[in-house]
Amino acid sequence: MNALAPAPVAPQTHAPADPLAEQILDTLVHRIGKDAQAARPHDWLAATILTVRNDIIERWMASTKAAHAAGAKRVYYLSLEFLIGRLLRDAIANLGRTDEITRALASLGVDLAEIEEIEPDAALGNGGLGRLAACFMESMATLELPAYGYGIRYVNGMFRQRIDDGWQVELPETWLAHGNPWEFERRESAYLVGFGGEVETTDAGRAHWKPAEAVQAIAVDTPAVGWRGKRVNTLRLWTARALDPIRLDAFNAGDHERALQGQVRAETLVRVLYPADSTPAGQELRLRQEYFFSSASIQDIVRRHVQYFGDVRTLPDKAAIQLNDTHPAVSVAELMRLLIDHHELDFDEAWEITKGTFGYTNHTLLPEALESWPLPLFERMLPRHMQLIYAINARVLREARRSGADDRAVSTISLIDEGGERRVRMANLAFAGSHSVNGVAALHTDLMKQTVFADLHRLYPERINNKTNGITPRRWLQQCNPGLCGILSDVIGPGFLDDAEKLSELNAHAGDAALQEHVAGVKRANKEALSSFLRDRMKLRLDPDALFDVQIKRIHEYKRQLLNLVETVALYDQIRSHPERDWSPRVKIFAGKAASSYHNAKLIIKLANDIARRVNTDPAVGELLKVVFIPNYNVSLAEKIIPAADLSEQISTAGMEASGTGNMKFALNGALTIGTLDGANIEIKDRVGDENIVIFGLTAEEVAAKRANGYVPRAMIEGSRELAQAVKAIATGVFSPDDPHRYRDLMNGLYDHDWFMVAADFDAYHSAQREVDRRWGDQPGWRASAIRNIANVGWFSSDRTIAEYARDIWGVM
Ligand code: NBG
Repeated sequence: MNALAPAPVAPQTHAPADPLAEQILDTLVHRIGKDAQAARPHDWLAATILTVRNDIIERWMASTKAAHAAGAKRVYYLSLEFLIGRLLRDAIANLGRTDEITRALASLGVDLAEIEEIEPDAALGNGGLGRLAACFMESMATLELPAYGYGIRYVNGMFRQRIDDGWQVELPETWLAHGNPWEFERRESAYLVGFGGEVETTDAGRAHWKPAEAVQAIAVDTPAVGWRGKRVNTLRLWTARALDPIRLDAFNAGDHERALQGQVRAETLVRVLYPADSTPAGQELRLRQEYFFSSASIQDIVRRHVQYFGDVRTLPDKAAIQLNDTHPAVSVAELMRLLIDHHELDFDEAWEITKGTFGYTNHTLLPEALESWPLPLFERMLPRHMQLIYAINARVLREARRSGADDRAVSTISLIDEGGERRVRMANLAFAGSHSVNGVAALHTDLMKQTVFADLHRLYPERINNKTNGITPRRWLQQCNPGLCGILSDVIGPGFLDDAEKLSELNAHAGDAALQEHVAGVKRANKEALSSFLRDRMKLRLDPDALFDVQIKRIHEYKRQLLNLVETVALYDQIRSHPERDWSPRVKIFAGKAASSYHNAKLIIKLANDIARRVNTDPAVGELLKVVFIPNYNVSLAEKIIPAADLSEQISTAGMEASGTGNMKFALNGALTIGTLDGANIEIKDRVGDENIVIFGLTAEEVAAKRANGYVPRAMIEGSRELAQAVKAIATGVFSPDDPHRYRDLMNGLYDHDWFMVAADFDAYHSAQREVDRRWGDQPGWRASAIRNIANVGWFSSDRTIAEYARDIWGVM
């Protein structure tokens, strides 16, 4: 043998029998550059992903070709957030390859569950809006719609939350630290995105925008696999690069920092989701991000259309662009700019094409979340878009006047807010530029018509429609709760994963004692699994037989974690005063992130932790009550917590939660809801039936009336002994002896204004919780209710939601 010949690849200890194991090992060696002995879990993860990716890529290319050959209309979902979480389990489950891959890895001595657990969460979102976009991507592929998601590839995404001494600390999320084997950078799909500068008029009388600055947007694609792998769509996220990555003249002159400034400025664009906008620089960065991703996406869409279909005027027949909230609303002006300035259409024709192409989804009525930009900032950054917005506004206001709108209506319809500092209203721009404007639950849509969009609705009465949110049953049942899924399959067959409404066949079996036993057994196992996870992670012991009462979501005053905490304090007090009563043990679980600049939300996290410390160490309550705040809430954590929940807390002030989607996930996993008549809770109640849900509190109408008629929370607090005592205990430092005044202002807020009606709903909530105790005491009754929840929430599948968008808004089904 030639002594110089390369040594054979590392000797194998595992001799894989099956070809898939062979492939994974081959990938490990040739793509990762490690052998089986040297490989660390991350290497196995990457090798597994790269191996299954081959299968996905083939389907992906076939999907693209099929859409092209059919000349199909495409759907474009523009969203600043895609909270996709981990992808491996999702991809292989949807390909139906989980068992095969489990076996192959096992033959190599690798545990699939273990490597799944180290995949980082792609935390490119904040909460419900971003997770909805992720569920929609999966359902669009499942329904075989040719669709693209467009967003930003944030290097650090949403922050990672650490809890230090009970306080939230924000740390950068480094989800890309080990590279990302799912993504493909497409250097050929790069676009220039300009900022600033001025608008000139050409000899031909056309506007010509000369930006002062430009960055390059580069596409990074991730495949989105539909159920049964029928179709694979593209999630296209933009990253940014400077045109001149290094200024060599400056560099050689010794000014190294200045030489790299352009690149730093470009990278700043794609660093984090929702940079704090409390400073002018922060505001400017956000608007830059929004325009950056909107412009790149619209350029890409128009380029693809012209390439495939030749004529830009047929755009509405071949492209449906959905604006996920107002963050991409500037796309309306961007498309107008391309049509008028580049494709030389006249304004009227461009406007019809634009309206025909866009749809806008509103996700909140909270005034602080309805985006508007200071006019001087907008004008400086996007001078040509500002001109176009004025022109659009003139047209809309003309139509308003013609339809008989008075001055007040005209001023609310206007795209420019003239009260105080002039601002550009993004929601009005999105509304005016779309043929469809939808809310995300029935109540929310009604409130859109009655409140923020009342005048626009009168002007364009055909536009507003409802599309109640949904969740994908693959991730939120099959993958997160395989035990339950298996039982359901045994009883009604596996068809519910294709058509979730088939779950209703379970109704016939809700009273079946054996089924109840099985479902309860899985719930118990899931609670044990969560308990053991929390034991490892938080050094905490929980009793899996206790009622697991869960509130996990963003921390916000309207979501009323505070109501839950104050009630927890009242319960604590009662248990201590009456230890002899027949209390059923409860574990109160909280998780969620607070916006970094939201003082009260951060204080509420600290309060949860302060209450936990006191309650959990009080021998007087023992196992009867435990309080847990789990740090760093994200999709993967939700996948562990939801299957283990008995009670789902959906207790927002009525009229304020647009829909909620966590509410749907819990019910699908057999938790009962305690909730207000808000968002999609109302529709859940209508489907599961009053006897299988615990509803309490003021209605949206009553909340509005109370606010209008002068609500006096002090009187409410003084009128309720439990509430008064709990508020007093918190205010006087019972839970914060190290800083007795910590919660004084927070509690004074309840006395003085209580905008979110914690006091007004407290007694109703407190009795609803006792009703929960009663129902929990009747275990057969509780179990039957859990089954009826599972059976009747199939309608909340995102397949149903997407089918409605496809039919009513996009015209693709
Ligand atoms: C959120 C609402 C939720 C809703 C999701 C998805 C925003 C702006 N809105 O109630 O608060 O479920 O959107 O529609 O994040």
